[in-house]
Amino acid sequence: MDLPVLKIAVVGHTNTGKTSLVRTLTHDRQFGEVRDRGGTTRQITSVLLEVEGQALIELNDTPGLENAPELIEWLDELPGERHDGPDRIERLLRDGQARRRFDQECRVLELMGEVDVGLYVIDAREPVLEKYLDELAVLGRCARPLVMVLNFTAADDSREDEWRQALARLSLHSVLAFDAVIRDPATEHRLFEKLKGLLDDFAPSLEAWMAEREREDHRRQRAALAAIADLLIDVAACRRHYSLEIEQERQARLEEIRRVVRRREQVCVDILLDLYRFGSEDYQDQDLPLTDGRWPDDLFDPQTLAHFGIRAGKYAGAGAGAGLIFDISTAGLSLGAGTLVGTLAGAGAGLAGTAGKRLVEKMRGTGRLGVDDPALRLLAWRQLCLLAELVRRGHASMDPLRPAVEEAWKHKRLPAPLRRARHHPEWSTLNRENAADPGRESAVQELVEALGRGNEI
Ligand SMILES: Nc1nc2c(ncn2[C@@H]2O[C@H](COP(=O)(O)OP(=O)(O)OP(=O)(O)O)[C@@H](O)[C@H]2O)c(=O)[nH]1
Ligand SMILES: [Mg+2]
Repeated sequence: MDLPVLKIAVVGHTNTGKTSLVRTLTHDRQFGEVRDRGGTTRQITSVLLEVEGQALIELNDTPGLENAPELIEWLDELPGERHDGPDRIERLLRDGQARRRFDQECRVLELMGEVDVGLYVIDAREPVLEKYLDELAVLGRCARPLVMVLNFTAADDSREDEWRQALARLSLHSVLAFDAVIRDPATEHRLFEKLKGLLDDFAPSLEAWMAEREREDHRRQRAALAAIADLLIDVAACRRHYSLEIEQERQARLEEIRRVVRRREQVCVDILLDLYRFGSEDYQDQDLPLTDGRWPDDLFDPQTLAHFGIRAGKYAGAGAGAGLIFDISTAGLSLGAGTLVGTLAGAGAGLAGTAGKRLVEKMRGTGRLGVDDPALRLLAWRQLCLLAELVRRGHASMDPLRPAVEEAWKHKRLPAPLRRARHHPEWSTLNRENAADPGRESAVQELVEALGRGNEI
């Protein structure tokens, strides 16, 4: 079905965040040029919002208005019917001299005649000055619906209330607070709903676009959960071997595990931030639980566990000084050396299973290190916290994380796919023996389900 394309002009005083708003609505961080000074955008630039090749919305970024006070005087001095705004605008656009004088404004006004609606972007930190009211008066003569977008409302010096009152006095009641650089699907949705209320003919196009945004949201959440599941499988299956004879080797392997796991966690954090389009420049004045895009507390510091309310594992004491690294070769084995030899001899060829392999390794003088359960819980829990925070921006009403999920990750047995991963060192990209295995893929999928269950994420 062919839907009509809704044409939108993003207009306003210079340096109010018009290009930033278009970037946010297109989800394209590269769109146009954004700078903290006036006159950055010099040309009208259009971009289409499409679903499966069908254009639904055309957004037009425009140069900022700079000379409205003189322009409104010029318009008011024209002879003839005072109340026919569009007529006066047409006469302005036909007047070569005036066009040169009000070049920037004329291009915007010409565009206004071609679009279905204008979004007037306001820097809400600014006082309600006469020059802005003049801009609104000029735009008002184009006979197009206008939606007021209050930008910078999150700033300490925002004058949102003042602006709302002033706009109401001008009978401009279609007002929306929308901080252009804070990605917030809920506000985005409200903006499209507002447009839908104003523009009946375009309701199907707007609905199709909102539905696409919802699908995108869902796909993104699944991708985020898959990134977390992938991390957890990698870490659960991570192993390092060392010679029981060389004490320094054990220490070196232990450090190595910590290093690779920390790095692996950062890869996951970067994927999550990227999925939610947080570039490093976005960290300022954002309240993510990160510092410069990283978790501030070290994963292997017991204090961090305590901070997240996770109990130390039952093996915490097994490898002295190992912290959250679990010494697989010694944990759970309390057999003396003599008994061990006897057991091995007795078991003979029938010695099988993981316990058997451990014994054999021990006899061969090899130890194995892995990452303990509490560290996995912490990894899972803090990645879920980050994801919830990223999602929350878009769904103001969502609970941060359901208590059931918190309970599951803090205290219950680890989900089956993670327990399975313990026996599959080949599943971990952190191990040398890493190999493609369909078992890993299904474990990741199963874990995605477990992570998302009851979570609305
Ligand atoms: N903190 C914050 N900064 C913003 C927001 N919107 C825009 N900015 C910043 O404000 C400055 C101007 O933004 P632009 O998007 O270039 O403004 P513009 O209206 O397109 O400017 P011109 O093209 O020059 O008229 C940039 O430094 C943006 O990063 C916002 O919602 N919050
Ligand atoms: Mg601009």
